[in-house]
Amino acid sequence: MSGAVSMVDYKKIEGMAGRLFPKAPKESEQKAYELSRRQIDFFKQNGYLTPHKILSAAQVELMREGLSRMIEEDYPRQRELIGLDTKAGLSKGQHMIYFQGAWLVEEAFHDILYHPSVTVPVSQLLDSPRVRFLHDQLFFKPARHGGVVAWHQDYSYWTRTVPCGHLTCFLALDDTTLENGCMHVIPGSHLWDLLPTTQLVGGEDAMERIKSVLTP
Ligand SMILES: O=C(O)CCC(=O)C(=O)O
Repeated sequence: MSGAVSMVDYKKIEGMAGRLFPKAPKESEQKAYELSRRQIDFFKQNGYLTPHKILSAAQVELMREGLSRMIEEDYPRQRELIGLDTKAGLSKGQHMIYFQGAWLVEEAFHDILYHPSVTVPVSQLLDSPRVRFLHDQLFFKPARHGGVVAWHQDYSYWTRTVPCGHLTCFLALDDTTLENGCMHVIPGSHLWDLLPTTQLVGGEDAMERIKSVLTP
């Protein structure tokens, strides 16, 4: 197992527990993390914003170590992870590992919620001086396992605020390229009507299913 497993109850810790990420409590310190007007306008028009570098190479490495611990079959805090299929596993033919709650068990996944590189842009994009975290989710899709998350409109699944006042921060811990199967987005689809949900994973037709609920 890579690195030591901490048994700290991170949900009880408000603010960063460690020193992996910088703090920026003062408004003047937050300026360095702000998006430009152009980036904000792009997001409003297109519904996404990329690329946006959040982590240094060393920080990525530490998060990858945390990820490696969590996906070990004997990870001591496995029972705290939400939605993990403990009976499956990549070695048993599962296509990907999915769970929520990494922030509860791994310091870096907890502390990133307070990283000004995340909180400052999110509060700009949501036009809100304060932002609240709803949940995390982790998709682990190693090469040659064929794990697919089908086309979907995120808001159809997370209708937590109406009108929409929340967003998803997608953080890649691997390089993501067209070749290795990066995230794809449809610019402007956040302005479409709410789509009925179609099954997200599994099945040969996964990537085609969305067509059953789209207009021409
Ligand atoms: O990484 C994926 O395959 C899916 C991610 C996703 O659906 C999301 O971030 O909303």
